[in-house]
Amino acid sequence: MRSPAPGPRRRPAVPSLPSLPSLPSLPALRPPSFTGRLHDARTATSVGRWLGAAFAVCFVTGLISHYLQHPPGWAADSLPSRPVWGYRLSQGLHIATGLAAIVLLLVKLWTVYPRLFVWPPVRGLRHALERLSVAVLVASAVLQVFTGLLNIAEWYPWPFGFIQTHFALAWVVAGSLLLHIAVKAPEIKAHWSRRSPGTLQLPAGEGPDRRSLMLGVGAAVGAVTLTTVGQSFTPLGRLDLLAPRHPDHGPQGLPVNRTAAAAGITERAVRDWRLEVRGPVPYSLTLAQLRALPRASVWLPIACVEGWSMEARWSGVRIGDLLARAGARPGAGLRVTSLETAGSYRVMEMGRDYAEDPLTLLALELNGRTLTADHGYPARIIAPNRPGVLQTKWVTLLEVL
Ligand SMILES: Nc1nc2c(c(=O)[nH]1)N[C@H]1C(S)=C(S)[C@@H](COP(=O)(O)O)O[C@H]1N2
Ligand SMILES: [Mo]
Repeated sequence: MRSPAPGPRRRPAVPSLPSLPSLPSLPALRPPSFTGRLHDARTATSVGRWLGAAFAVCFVTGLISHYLQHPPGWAADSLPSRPVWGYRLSQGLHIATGLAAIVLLLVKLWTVYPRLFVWPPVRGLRHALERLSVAVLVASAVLQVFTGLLNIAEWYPWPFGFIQTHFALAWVVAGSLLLHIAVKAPEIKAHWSRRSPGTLQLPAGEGPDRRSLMLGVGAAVGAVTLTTVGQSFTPLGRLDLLAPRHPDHGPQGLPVNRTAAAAGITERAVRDWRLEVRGPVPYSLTLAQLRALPRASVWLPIACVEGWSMEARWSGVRIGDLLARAGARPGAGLRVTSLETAGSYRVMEMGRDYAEDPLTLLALELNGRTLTADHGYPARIIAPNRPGVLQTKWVTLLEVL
């Protein structure tokens, strides 16, 4: 332990006054000092490299997910419907790297937190700006990963819209991270590898603490990944202990996010159901008529933005056939409307590539059985390489665009 610093000197007590009990001397106020390699630049760089890689993958896959769901007008028709597993892989990576980033971010913050106490706190304008950019980076990154985590648990304890906020924050994190990397470039370079010139070279046998930390970090990231990645990577499905969804827990072997009850789908609405198709040659079909049309059967995954995904066998009528029957010209897009009376996923549009893809169906069956109410009975969309939110259930209206 460090001995307390000497307090200010007291003058000898004046004899005529009653003497006061003397106060214990206080240690001088000064910031804590940190030694040890777990808080040094080399450790910060080691953890930072992994965190940076996780954030980079998470950011790119996040953009893919966002633009597949909300394509700018000019791009809506050029989104590709292949590979069929594209969105599944991309969103699986988004959630896996996001979860890994939580562990890495906490370790990184612990490694660098002594810098909160640098003295003097501000050494000039440049230093002040640098500290401000780090504050923005830390605040936005922490908020980003935790709102993402709560979203996959479908818990929204905040007044703002998740999607817009998560998207906007992603740019703040990316921008402040690039700035941080630029500012720290010389230090990062000096500490990039164990043999870098800036890294303190220790005699063999004296450096196990950093290695232990990195092993611990690896083990923690590995544990988080192994116990959650099974929600989309089904060969590891049996290890999926911590993810909110299990890929094959649900009716017909598939999870359900929004149930028919939650969507307000009444028995009456389903009993009077008809499929209406609007286009140059509009028509409408009863369920029996729809069932009598030529069927196709496809093996496609449903991949929820929240990370779970699962393959299934879907059977129904090709969207391309239904549109052709309505007199749609090649290259037409499609708007789909659900029986659902409210909800963000009631109306969905799909571009040309999806509408024309022979794998895109108005599905009537799932895994060999008529769709259950929760999976979209009487009819739902299933299309390749698309986010789950766009696989509209309880479809009642198709409009040629
Ligand atoms: N009409 C409608 N369709 C919908 C939804 C919805 O809320 N309303 N949820 C979507 C979401 S978020 C997903 S992941 C898939 C899940 O399909 P499943 O419940 O059949 O597994 O349905 C999609 N279809
Ligand atoms: Mo979803």
